[in-house]
Amino acid sequence: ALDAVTFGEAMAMFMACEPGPLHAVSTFERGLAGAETNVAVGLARLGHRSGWIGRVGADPFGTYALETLRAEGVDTRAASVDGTAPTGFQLKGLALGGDPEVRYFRAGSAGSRLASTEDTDEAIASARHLHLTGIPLALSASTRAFALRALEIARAHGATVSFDPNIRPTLWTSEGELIDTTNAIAARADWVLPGRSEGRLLTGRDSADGIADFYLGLGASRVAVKDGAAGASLHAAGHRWDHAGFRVSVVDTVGAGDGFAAGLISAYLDGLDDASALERASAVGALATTHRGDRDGLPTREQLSAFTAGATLAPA
Ligand code: KDG
Repeated sequence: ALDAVTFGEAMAMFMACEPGPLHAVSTFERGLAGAETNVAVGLARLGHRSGWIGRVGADPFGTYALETLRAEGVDTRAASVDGTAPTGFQLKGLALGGDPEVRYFRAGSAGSRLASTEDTDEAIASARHLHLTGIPLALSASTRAFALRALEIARAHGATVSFDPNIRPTLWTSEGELIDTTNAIAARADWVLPGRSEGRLLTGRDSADGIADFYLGLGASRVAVKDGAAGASLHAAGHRWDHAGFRVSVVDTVGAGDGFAAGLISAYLDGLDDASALERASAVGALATTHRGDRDGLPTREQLSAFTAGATLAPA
């Protein structure tokens, strides 16, 4: 049995080793990308039995992705290898403390051909918690159907469900479709975790309270609104908890939301209260930004305790 399971596309990622536009960069360092792989690794490092489901190509990037996840202690038994389509990859610019330039090479990838099997159904049914993101909703009809089925299985087994919209506008053909599809899935999740600016786009509301009310109204029991360096808030009907955010030296913001999700899920799996869950989520999210790769900053339990014991909150 798994504590938590997630699914999505794993990609190789080539991170620029020098500044400048991607076409001018000559040296890259390889890493692993995929929002859901980050969450699965974050949970495994915190000691949870975490599973990742996805499809990779029969190629060096696919082998690298599966080997990396296994080495991190993530259960990949329900992941599969596609004999025809390749593993996708992405190029990432050198961020220099902000949001980097990202370019995908993933159209027609093995990851976009993920489909339900007995193994994937079983893995999902065995988990206490299902985490989904909006990325598989955008990749293909097949990954979108997978998401719907995963939700149904989790619901039928009484698992909790978290949803990070993680919107990737370049993967959608129209903004209207992005908004409608994303919100339809959010309406079926227990915990919805939008970033502030994606929350604005998805709900048409500006404030964290407004965004949270929208999703609480659709049926979520918790909504966490992430506002980057300005911290995050957690909302339930009639309740709001705030966290100012931890002060860290930011290298690359990509992966912060995934760290936040891993921290929140971990805390609720451990039975922590809401304020402590928000604190753990904020800590893991902050730590994720302190390294270039998506996963490099994700803490073990010991690293997390050491960090929260010595950390400073961002000034109000
Ligand atoms: O959340 C981090 C992701 O953006 C990154 O790893 C790549 O999954 C990815 C995507 O589809 O953008």
